[in-house]
Amino acid sequence: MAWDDTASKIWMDGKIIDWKDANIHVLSHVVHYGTSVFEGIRAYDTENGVAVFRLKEHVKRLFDSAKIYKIDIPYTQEEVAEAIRQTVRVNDLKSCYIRPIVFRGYGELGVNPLNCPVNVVIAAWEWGSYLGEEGMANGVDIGVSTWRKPAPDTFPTLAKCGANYMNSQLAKIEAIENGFDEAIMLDYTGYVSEGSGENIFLVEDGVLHTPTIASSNLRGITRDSIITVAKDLGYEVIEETITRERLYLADEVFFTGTAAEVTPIRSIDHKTIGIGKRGPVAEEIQSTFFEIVEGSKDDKYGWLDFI
Ligand code: PPE
Repeated sequence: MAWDDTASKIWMDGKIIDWKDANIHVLSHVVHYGTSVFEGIRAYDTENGVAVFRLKEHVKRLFDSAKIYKIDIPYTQEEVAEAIRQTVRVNDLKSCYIRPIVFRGYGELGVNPLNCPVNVVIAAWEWGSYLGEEGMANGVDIGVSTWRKPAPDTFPTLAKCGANYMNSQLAKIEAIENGFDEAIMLDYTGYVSEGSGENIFLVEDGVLHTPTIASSNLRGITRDSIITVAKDLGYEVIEETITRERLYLADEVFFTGTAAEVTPIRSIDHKTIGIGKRGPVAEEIQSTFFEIVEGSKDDKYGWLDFI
């Protein structure tokens, strides 16, 4: 994602400021040690106005991530939720991507973060399909990374922490250099974990399978939404440990995530998956997902938060 949004506004520590003024000092703790937790959220332009998808759950996860790293966010969850709505409103955005980030700022250096201030920033911009429009319709090509996800007693992956993405970057760089659109990573024991920024689902004989959250992955909010929607559509969904070769043999494989939404996968490690393009289950789940987020289907789960 590259942008030219210099006319936009950013919410920074309680104030709406110009995009160009949203700066921090180079000696901020976060710059040196990756001391941040963040969220990725989407808002959609529905028939009834702009709605943020599962805002409450994203804000809750932001606070959960902060709790793990002893970062005290100086606002309530509702205050942060309102600041997020406000950021979308002041920028007059319709469908957009929202990035709240909480980090340790300028105070002192040294690994101990506890004496550094906590800053909160919210930005929003238009962001189309994460892995391309083409990929949404026809599927993307991915490769299993030689880099593993961290063991549970190293980097806690339920925290959406900036530093975790150094690990994701290793996998993403390798994938790009190998000509793939995205990487899939295994966990520290060798079971399937997730993509560099997405959760993963397999379809085997009409049943959905996804790694449990003990496979060093993020507890994705889209993952949860897709489990709910799929069960409602009549699918069985099994959360379990998944071996690598099942990826190759599955009828369909797809990614889920806020940025990636529902992205079908057509090949893994140069092996064709199923029919080699978006399969019928991915298509049904993808279209149902878009009907819900875009408000053309009744919001029976209460997932839309109008700004
Ligand atoms: N795993 C990882 C590692 C991850 O980063 C994401 C979101 C997910 C799973 C899916 O989680 P959820 O969005 O709650 O369904 N990745 C975010 C960041 C992407 C980026 O490139 O930056 C996102 O999708 O917003």
